[in-house]
Amino acid sequence: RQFLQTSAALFGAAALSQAWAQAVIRPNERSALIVVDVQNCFVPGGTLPVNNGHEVVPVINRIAPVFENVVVTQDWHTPGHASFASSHPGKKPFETTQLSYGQQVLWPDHCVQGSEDAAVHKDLKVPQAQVILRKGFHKHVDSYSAFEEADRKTATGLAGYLRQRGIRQVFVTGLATDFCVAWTALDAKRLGFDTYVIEDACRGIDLNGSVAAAWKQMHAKGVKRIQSSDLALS
Ligand code: VGL
Ligand code: ZN
Repeated sequence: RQFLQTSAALFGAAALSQAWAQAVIRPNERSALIVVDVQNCFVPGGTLPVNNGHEVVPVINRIAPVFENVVVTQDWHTPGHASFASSHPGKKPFETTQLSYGQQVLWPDHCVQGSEDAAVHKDLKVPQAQVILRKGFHKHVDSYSAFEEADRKTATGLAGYLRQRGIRQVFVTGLATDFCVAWTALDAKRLGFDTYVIEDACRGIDLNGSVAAAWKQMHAKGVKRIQSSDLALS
C-alpha cells in the first residue's frame, strides 16, 4: 500500500516534469514555415516518388494556419538537367557522378519546369504563402537547398528575403527529409536562423542510410528536431 502510493507519487512527479521539459513551441510573426518540394513528382505516382510522401500533406495543412509567414519551394529543373541520369550516357538513376562542383546523385528525370509533375500537390492548403521559391533551374547545377545551389556559391536569395522581412526562426517541412529538407535546414542554421525540422511533416528517400545520416548531421549542427505535436496550434 505504502509502496503503491509512493510509486504513484513518483510517477506523477515524473510525468509533470516531462510535461514541463517538453515546452510547447509557439510560432510568432518572426517565424516562417518552409514547405519544401511538396510536388507531384515526389509523391506516389510521380517521377521520383518518396515512400508515403503524400502523408506530409495533412500534417502540413494542420499546422500551417498558425504561421503568418509561409514559403513554398518547388524543385524546378530544365529538360536535360545535370542531375538527371538520362543526361549522362551509361548512368542509371541513383548512381553518382562527378560534376564541376563535386559528387552528384543522379535521379530519374523529375520536376521539369512547367510540367504537371512539377506542380505543387493539389491538396496542400497554404493560401497565405507569400513566396514560391523555385530552385534547381540552372541546367548544370542542382539545388537541394532552398538557400544555396549545389556549387555552394550561387545564392537563391531566400536568406535575404527572410532577413529583410524580419524572420529569425524557420520550421522546415516537406520532401525529402534526407535531401532538400536537410540541406535547406542546414543552410538555414548556418545562415543564422533558429532552425527546426518537423519530423512527422517530412518523409525521406533513404539511399544507403541517408535519412539517419541527415539527422545526425542536423543534430551536430544544432538544427532542432521536433514533432508537429510540439507546436502550439491555438
Ligand atoms: C529532391 C532529389 C532530387 C528533394 C530533389 O526534393 O529532396 N531530391 N531533387
Ligand atoms: Zn531535383
